[in-house]
Amino acid sequence: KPSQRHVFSSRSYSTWSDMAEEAKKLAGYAAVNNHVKNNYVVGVGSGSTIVYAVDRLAERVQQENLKIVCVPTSFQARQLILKHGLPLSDLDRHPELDVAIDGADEVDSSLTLIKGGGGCLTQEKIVADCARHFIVIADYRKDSKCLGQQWKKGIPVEVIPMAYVPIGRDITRRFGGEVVLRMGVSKAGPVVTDNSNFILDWKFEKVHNWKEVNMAIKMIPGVVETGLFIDMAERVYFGMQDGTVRIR
Ligand code: ABF
Repeated sequence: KPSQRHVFSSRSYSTWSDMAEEAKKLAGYAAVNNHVKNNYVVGVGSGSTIVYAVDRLAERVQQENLKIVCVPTSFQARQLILKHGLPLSDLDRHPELDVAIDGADEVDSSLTLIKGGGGCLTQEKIVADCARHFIVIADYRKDSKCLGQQWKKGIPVEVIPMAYVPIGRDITRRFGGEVVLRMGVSKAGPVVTDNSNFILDWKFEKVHNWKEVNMAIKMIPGVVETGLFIDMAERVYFGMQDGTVRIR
């Protein structure tokens, strides 16, 4: 069982973003140290925190001659695996994973997650579900009592493009709030996921029974997946501002 607290360093940071980056690194390194073993099939998440976890994976492969196989959750994850020269696989060859490690946008006190800020929620959920252990890594800004306290962009829902308007209307009619079609950086068109779908961001107004809401949204025709990850995370590693890692 991993210990509850790891002190890595007491550093001074020049900016807030340096501190957040260091916190991501602490979380990524600690999770890889504690949860990856020889001959493991490892699910590799997406986002910026996972970059540090993959750095550490590559380091351990080099230093300890660790044998692992990696299954990506996105095009970005695939590129990261290839960049580090790690063995790349997929769910056809490895439908059962030993562990999946991934970031999150927000984590509440019962380890319910909002994911999908990067648009990769569907493949992330599939890979996490195929893993015996699903470990989340995040910096201190993601830690919250209840969803919506920290992450203000809403719950991402991946949808079939031709259905985005009726799905958005259905969600707001039943659960309130506002639904926004996620646009690309240039605003010239919608974000298109790795699965050629669109993303709706549901900006909810109140705390819901997330299990019920998740099931209801998933039942709407055209919904591919939601960014609500319920009863999936086994442990969450938070990199903290003081150079420690808090494990929940
Ligand atoms: C993925 O990357 C997503 O599900 C989540 O949206 C995001 C977290 O990104 P970061 O590590 O950059 O905060 O894990």
